[in-house]
Amino acid sequence: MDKIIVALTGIIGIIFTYWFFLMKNEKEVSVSDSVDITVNGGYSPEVISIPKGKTTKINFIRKDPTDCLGEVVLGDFKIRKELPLNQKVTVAITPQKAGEYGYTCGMNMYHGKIIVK
Ligand SMILES: [Cu+2]
Repeated sequence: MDKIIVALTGIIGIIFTYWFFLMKNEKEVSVSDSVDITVNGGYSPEVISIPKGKTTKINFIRKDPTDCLGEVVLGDFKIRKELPLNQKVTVAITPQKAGEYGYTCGMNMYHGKIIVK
């Protein structure tokens, strides 16, 4: 009986993990003008969509003291910014091409995505 419970718990855990990550990936916040992204153990919202050919301001607000998140890198836009704790750092981008652009922390450990439509 114990073994069954352990096995079931394991299976439920696996299903939940998959579901959690799938749901997380699907979540996309659509932005016009500006958006606040909270940096705390990752980026929230993690995936945003913005319009092509328009300037969008992305405000990073870092609440996480981990050094790892002290920088944000938008490689496709050639932007690397320091994020002091509890300060709003604004990055303005004007993408001219539709597509998906990733952004990461300074060490490429945390990831977020900007979808240009
Ligand atoms: Cu990092």
